[in-house]
Amino acid sequence: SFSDFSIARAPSKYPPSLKILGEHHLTDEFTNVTPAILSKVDLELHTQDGHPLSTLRSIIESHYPDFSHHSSLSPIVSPWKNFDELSFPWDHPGRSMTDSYYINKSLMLRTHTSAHEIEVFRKGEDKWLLTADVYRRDEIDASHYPVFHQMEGARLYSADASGMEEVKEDNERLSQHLERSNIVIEDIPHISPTNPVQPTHDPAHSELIAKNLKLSLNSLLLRLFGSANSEEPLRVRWIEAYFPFTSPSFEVEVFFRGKWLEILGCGVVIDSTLDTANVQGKIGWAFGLGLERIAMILYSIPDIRLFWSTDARFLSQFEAGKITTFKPYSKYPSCYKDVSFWNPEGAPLHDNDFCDLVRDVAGDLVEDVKMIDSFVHPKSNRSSLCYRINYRSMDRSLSNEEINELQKNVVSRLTDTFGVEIR
Ligand code: FA5
Ligand code: MG
Repeated sequence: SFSDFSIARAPSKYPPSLKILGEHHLTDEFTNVTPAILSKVDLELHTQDGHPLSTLRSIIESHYPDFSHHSSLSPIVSPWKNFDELSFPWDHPGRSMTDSYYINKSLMLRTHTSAHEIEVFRKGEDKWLLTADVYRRDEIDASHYPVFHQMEGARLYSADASGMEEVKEDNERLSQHLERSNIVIEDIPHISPTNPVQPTHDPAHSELIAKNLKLSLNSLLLRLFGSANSEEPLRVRWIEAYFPFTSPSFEVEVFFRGKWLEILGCGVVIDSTLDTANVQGKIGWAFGLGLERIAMILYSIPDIRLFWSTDARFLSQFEAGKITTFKPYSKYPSCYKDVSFWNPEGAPLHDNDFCDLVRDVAGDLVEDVKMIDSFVHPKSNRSSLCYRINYRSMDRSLSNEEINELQKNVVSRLTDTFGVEIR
């Protein structure tokens, strides 16, 4: 039972073990998963028929008809699998307890679908898609939620003349399709001094693969966004990026309703990933895209919390296989509360600790959290923080009593768990 434990940095508040997806796991000084987070691990929105995330997954799957599909891998992975095996350096910030959810020292909730690349490549699969829930400690607002969904895709070719012929043919076919379409692409070189070819790759092969990746994703984006604003051309922008497990690497942005929106990261898979997976003589690409980011745009869903709603006014608006415009039901009033406190010396509270605490107390009744003030007292040297919590339900009006009760719980958790002194 989770009812009697509190959150991160207070290991003594955790029971000796946690039951997650039917298995018991020991807690330790790394444990920082919260009940609010654990309540999401078995929901798998991306496989719920008719849910917008599931429809988006199946549309993307149908765009890659000869790829295999994976969508039910457990979110519990080792940090080794999430990071080390993919060549993340030991001091990468994503590893820290402030950024990721740990069950204990040796198990965590995956932070990205790339955590499964090696196991899928190891099965000998050359063309595959994988959809999953991923977990990151983060801020709270309309576009950030600590659980979201990613889709990973990968394609390998033989790194020989016949493989490269296949890439060229595929590139030819995709280029012709894109040339006939209403799409404007801001491209960058496939490889460059700052976005280099891998030392083990023939530069000509790497160029062909990077080109194949770009064509393949441009064609997907055209499928997803092209029809929605058919008068204007679809604008897609390729940007140099860095990931420890691809080189060259890219990020892709789409211009939609007046804004550039980051959709995905991708690149040419590094050789050591394929080596670890026991794959020899192949070269290929991988991408990872955020499903909520895309779904919010396509369906006009204004708040990321809505994906988790079980309200019929939300769910009944969607039909499996179809992208339709969401009509928001009335917006209920919001109410904000501030809390100011002295941050404990030696063990300062991280922004994400505060957000997790609020999420744990108020669940989806919190719309956003902002730090509105911070200062250091000139004499005592103590630092003070002030956060503003904006409460709003998506389904109903909240009473003053209810909000006061939530705020009271936030304050008592702050003092009990983090030992802060309220000002
Ligand atoms: C990754 O997670 C890499 N694993 C992507 C990748 C895969 C690169 C394969 C190379 C090869 P990143 O952290 O940028 O990268 O996230 C990828 C996408 O997930 C983003 O472009 C965005 O669409 C989505 N995303 C990231 N953070 C959030 C968030 N907090 N909320 C919603 N969507 C997010
Ligand atoms: Mg990114």
